[in-house]
Amino acid sequence: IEASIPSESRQVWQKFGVKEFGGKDEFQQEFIRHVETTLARSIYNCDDLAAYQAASQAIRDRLIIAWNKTQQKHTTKDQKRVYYLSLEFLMGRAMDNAMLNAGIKDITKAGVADLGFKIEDLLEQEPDAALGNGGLGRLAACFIDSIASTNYPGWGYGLRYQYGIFKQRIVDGYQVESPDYWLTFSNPWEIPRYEIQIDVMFYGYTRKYTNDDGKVVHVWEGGEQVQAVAYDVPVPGYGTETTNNLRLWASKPTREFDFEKFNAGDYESSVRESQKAETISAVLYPNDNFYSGKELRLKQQYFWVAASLNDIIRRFKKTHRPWKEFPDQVAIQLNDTHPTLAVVELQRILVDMEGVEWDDAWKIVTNTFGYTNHTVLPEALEKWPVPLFQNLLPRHMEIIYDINLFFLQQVEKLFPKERELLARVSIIEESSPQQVRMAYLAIIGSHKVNGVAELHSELIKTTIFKDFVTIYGPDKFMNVTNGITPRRWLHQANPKLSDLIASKVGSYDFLKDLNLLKKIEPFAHDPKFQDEWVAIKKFNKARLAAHIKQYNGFDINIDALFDVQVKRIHEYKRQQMNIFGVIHRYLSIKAMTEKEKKEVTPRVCIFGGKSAPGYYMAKTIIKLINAVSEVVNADADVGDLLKVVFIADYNVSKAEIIIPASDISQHISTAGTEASGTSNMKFVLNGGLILGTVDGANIEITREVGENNIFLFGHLAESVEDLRHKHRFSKVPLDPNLEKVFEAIESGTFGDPNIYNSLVSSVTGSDYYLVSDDFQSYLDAQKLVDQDFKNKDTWVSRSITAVANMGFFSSDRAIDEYAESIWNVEPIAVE
Ligand code: OX2
Repeated sequence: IEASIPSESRQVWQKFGVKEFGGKDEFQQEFIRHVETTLARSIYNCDDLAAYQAASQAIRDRLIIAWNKTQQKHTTKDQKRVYYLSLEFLMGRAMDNAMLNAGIKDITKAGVADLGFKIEDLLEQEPDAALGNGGLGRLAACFIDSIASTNYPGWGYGLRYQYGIFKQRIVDGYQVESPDYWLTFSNPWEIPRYEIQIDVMFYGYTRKYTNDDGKVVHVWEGGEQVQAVAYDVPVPGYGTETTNNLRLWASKPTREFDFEKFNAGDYESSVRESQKAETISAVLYPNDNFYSGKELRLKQQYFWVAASLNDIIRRFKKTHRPWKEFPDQVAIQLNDTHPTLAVVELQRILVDMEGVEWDDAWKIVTNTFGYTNHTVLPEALEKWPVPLFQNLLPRHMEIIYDINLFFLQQVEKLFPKERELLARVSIIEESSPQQVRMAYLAIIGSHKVNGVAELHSELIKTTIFKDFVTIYGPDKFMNVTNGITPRRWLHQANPKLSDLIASKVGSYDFLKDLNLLKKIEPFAHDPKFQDEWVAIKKFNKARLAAHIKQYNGFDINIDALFDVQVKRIHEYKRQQMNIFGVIHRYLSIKAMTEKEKKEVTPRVCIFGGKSAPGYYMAKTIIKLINAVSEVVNADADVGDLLKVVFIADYNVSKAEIIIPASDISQHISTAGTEASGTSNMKFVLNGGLILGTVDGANIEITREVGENNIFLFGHLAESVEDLRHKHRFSKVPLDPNLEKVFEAIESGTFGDPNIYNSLVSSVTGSDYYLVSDDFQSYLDAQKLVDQDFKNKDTWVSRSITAVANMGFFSSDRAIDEYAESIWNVEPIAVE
């Protein structure tokens, strides 16, 4: 690499090159220096917040040193890199993760203790970086942790939202949203790169002309221009120097100023116009698994894609390679269809700006991209209205028409006269208005398409993308089962369990090679190991109980079975079935004699999750859970046998407390609807068992841990279509137990029954999510859970055995699979 410093000056640089702090003393020195200079505070006014900021500045310095080394190494090695494009990165907090990955937690803990602080209090000061909705965004966060931890040269690209996912409060049982302005106290984990500014255009018009060589040249004159400014977030790998980069873009006004308005004396409105630019990256759309066709969202997508590609191409151009080698240097993974415009943008840059022939350009494009699909739910598939698209991105629309034309010609050749096939696979849906089908564009523009669990990857091949399997053959479609990072989801969230496992494995190597968990299996029946295992679960349950006491204001019995369902609230995830089950349990207990009650396994039913602000049915489910909670918890007949808790504002930090405390967690989506799920993996890794449907990654978890160590129930995906058909064309009788539940709701047991009308009639009507069909099977499985929980010895050995067999679900394994079969990138060691 060319250095910007002349060779005669480099000696001075080398003499004073910064070093990472080593021991506790050096950390403390750095800490105090940051308190007194960076924060301009002192011994007289250093509170927990200031201490958190100073400590994180010291740690940040370390990360930046490692980051610099890594980037230099990657640049000199000049190997292929991967870029993970995701509109969501649900990172959570950074400080604990940074300390653990860098192996400096003990030093900092002791260091701040001497200075008068508790590390736990400092960690609590950090707001979550909640730049995502749920599983899709958290997967991206686990993936970039794994890419760094396994030494792959890879960057994440996303948006730097000023407002992350909204904060949820429960008022009178209802969800109330408030904005999450997470940047109030500045963010020590980002490095603003004000010098990296990229212009992005919107609107305007296109024209074409023939140049002197007789070539047709397309020109896009934009109508609006904004600037993308880079913010870099270092991503430290675990137990390695490799520190990768997550580059997040913020929109800023360009320095161009509307002088016409200015001169006309309308200074204020000209300032206002330019300020509007900042709204592009201001807020995360709060929908999970749901498409809402807002223009600003499409603007976000193009803004982010254009800035990222510009950046990637600038880096590529520095190597002076010919364009055809671009896919040998660059792999880009599309996290769902949100970044699909990148396909069109790269084609546009190559053809319009760089003069590459269309066919050559298209080869480069398709060899560069891979597309991950995360859902088969029709309401989540992106389709942009052509008029909206055309207006915002006129040149891109033309290019899409051309991509579509060439694609359909190719199909026509392969399958002559199959006109219906052509209509079915066209990127343009012939509705009114016409729509751009983004998933089809992503498939056509990529060399590999993958689903996120085995069942899901099969389903996309046989349902929504069936025709494309016919066209391209089956090899283009593959599976990469999701994974989770054991660093955050075991070591950080459950340090005691991690320590206990390390004592048997002989080291913490399992955090890098999760298959080593196998080594604890021989201890599944070892009484001493079991006791320690149980004590840790109890400790984690007490930690959660303290949280519930603080935020919900009541006590729960930590010897009760903790039954947890935490995830976004969605009809397909069926929290309604869970709460109907709770009501059934409540009614059963109410009908019991004192003697019968003695046989009941005490339970605490814990719920958590956000509803999209505009999702009426999901909000009604939240209201019902809270109404049931209020009635049940106050009922003296029930006492400790049943408690219902709704934990407000479920987020990554809360997950770290909730997940290690569960005995049973519920993953009960209608079969075929949950593409994978990833919290299922987190719960089992923390010693909880699953009550679940035969859906998503539950199936592979069963295969790995053994079917005796999971509670499965319900209809299979293959029966779902028939069952729905039956509901549509005949009157299917309601499950009798469910009927009693509905009677209780309708009689006002949980307040005004009218509130729940639509929820109840969604089941008594077409029951699209098959709640009634699965209800008896669900109750049977719950009964088994109650019985089995009483047998403490078997329960704990099942828990240990399950954990021992979770190696497959490390996101390191998932990343290796992507690297090997989609990206073709190799790891690079950084000394
Ligand atoms: C989620 C899926 O619903 C979930 O099943 C999966 O585990 C996760 O993505 C990660 O793959 N939005 N969120 C998802 O899909 C979409 C679309």
